Amino acid sequence: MSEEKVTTDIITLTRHVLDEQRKHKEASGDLTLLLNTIQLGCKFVATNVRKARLLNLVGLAGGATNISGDEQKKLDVISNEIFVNALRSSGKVAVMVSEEDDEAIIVEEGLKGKYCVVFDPLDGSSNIDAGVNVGTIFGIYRVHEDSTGTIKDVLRPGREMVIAGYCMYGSSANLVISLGNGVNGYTLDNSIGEFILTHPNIKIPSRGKIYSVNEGNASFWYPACTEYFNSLKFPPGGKNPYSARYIGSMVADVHRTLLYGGIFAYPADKKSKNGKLRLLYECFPMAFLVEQAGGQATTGTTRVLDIVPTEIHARAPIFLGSKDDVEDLKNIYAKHSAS
Ligand code: P6P
Repeated sequence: MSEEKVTTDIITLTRHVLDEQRKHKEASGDLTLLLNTIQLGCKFVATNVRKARLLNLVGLAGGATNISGDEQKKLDVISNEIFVNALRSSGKVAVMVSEEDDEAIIVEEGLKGKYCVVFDPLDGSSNIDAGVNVGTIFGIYRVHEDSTGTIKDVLRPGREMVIAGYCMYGSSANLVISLGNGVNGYTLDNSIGEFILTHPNIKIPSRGKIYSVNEGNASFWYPACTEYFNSLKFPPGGKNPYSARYIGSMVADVHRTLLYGGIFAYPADKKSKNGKLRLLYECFPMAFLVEQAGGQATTGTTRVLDIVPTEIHARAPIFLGSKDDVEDLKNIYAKHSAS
């Protein structure tokens, strides 16, 4: 009987980050410690999401609502508190921005570090009751050289982020992260409490066969948007149409797009002039990851990572995915802009 091969050279996220740190002599190890803090938050949330129904954590947390007007689910509140407390006590963070907090959190002197973390602690939480995958999305800036750590340190283009990632909570916890030189995916081994490298060097296919958008908004779409998606649904020359896949949880839809290719979109339309998704802690991290994996992310006319946020909860339209699919989208938007 074949013996199950035991891997004895396990590459954990921590080891992978330390390997990366060793390449930079000036590295202080602060980023490694910060990422360990984020891993801790993800492990706590993964546990709570998995036990949510058993612990009656689903349902509304006393009817409170967050900046997006979403009714805060109990898990939203718990997840946000887990991350805020862990990041503050790490001593590596100066500024935090969370979807769940109206204002930016400036960490008090004594605990203030040199990084800024923007995050959505539990994105897609409206799907929790249905058992659909949800996730944490995060991006990290380094505080400006001449700054003590203020809100100005996060009102910067996404291209200035040093790290971006998400952790998707489903049948397993999948953490996908980029330190600025490629994208790697890790799966939480609950038996040892470590994120293990399972998807090294993720590259998004140059073109896919799936489009992912809420077609319930189609009556509000601008003509360029309608023309693009019709080109996928009714392709000329007898080509096969794309398949439609939309989960309604950004982390799940982007994860599938990253692995299988195609395009995910939350466009601007006549109802939502800037789309729905938040620029700082939803669009920027996902755009960073997709570009690092060889894809593109655009508003239709502008590279998402070049946008300068005007306020911490700004929204932005986004089309992200395979470079050729996004290029087709951009060409249609350019044609309509020129006409
Ligand atoms: P709609 C979830 O509420 C979320 O913020 C994202 O995770 C998701 O992509 C989007 O909103 C879904 O929005 O309007 O299609 O339900």
